[in-house]
Amino acid sequence: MQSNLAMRSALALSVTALSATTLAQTNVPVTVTAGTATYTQGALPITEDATVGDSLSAGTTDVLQRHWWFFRGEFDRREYAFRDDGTATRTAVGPTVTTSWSNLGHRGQVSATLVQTLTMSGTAGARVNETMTLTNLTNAPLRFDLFSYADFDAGGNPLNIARGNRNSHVVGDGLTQACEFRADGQPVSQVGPPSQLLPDLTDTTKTDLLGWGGEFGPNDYAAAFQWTIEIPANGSRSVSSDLVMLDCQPQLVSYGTGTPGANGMPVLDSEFAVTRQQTSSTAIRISNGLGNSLSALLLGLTQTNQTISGINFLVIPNGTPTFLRRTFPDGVAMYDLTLPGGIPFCGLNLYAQGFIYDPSSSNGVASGTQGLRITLGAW
Ligand SMILES: [Ca+2]
Ligand SMILES: [Ca+2]
Repeated sequence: MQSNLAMRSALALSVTALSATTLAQTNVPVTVTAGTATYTQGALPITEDATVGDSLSAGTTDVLQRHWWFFRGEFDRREYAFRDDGTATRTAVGPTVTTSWSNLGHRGQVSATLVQTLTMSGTAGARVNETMTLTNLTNAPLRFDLFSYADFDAGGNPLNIARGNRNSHVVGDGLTQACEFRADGQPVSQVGPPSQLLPDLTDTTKTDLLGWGGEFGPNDYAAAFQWTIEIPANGSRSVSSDLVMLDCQPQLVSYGTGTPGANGMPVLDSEFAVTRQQTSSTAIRISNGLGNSLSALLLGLTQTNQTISGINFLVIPNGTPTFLRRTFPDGVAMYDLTLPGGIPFCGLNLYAQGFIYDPSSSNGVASGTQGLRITLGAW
């Protein structure tokens, strides 16, 4: 058994060495590179399980424990892995792995193709962009659920904090490194330790993900996205996702002293802010303010600490706009911050502070949050 494994590893290495190789075995790992970035996808599973031995690195730390895809047909009572079902082939050309199933699960319903392309991102980042396409082989429409599962250990450390929403989870170790697991369209996602989440996809019961947004951890992050797709007769549908090692990690640090109001101290909170190749947005949230009132978000590139008319200001606006929103009855106001794209903004600090019109505050005008330093991550 051991020697068989060793032989397979040696074969994988020799396949990798021929970088222009076309055919890669489905029963051994395949590795592609782009600059100093490396992505390894384990052998296709032979049971309803995730691949083993996956890795993603920009040159040093491997951040990816496991990653794989699962599906469920409309009348199935469980999820199934995209496994080595005898119809699968895999090729590796340059930075791209293409895995195809000519007749997924021998069902006579769909063929499937997973295209995974690795790119370097800045000097320390790496990104695997993936597209899974299902093609209907029948003359009637079909409904499928697709699941993409990933277990990131940012910094090579299982103790991570994740923040995000239904499309994007940014996962960091708080010290050295952050990753992003990202999905297009209107998926449902769920976050949990791998010991809880992976069995949901590999067990014999039907699972629909519960949805997630907010904050997770410190804990061992794993997550899955679920898409429900309708594939027209003889047509195709695709979904795509990204596994990313960020070129620089985002951070959130509170500073200064706020001013309490009717509900005590209002709180300013944010998702991890990441600038990407395309324009992207980050949600900033004021909570614990006076309900049904007016709130303002002050944003700038410089922090301060000065009291004007009894109000403690912690941000110099620098000519950036001040955003206004009404608070909901529960005292929450949501702001969507649109960020410019890309690596040039890596590590930029933004300073934010929220105010809520509140005559019951000590200054008789407004309560105010602490300041929040938002360091931009990027890929
Ligand atoms: Ca299940
Ligand atoms: Ca993890």
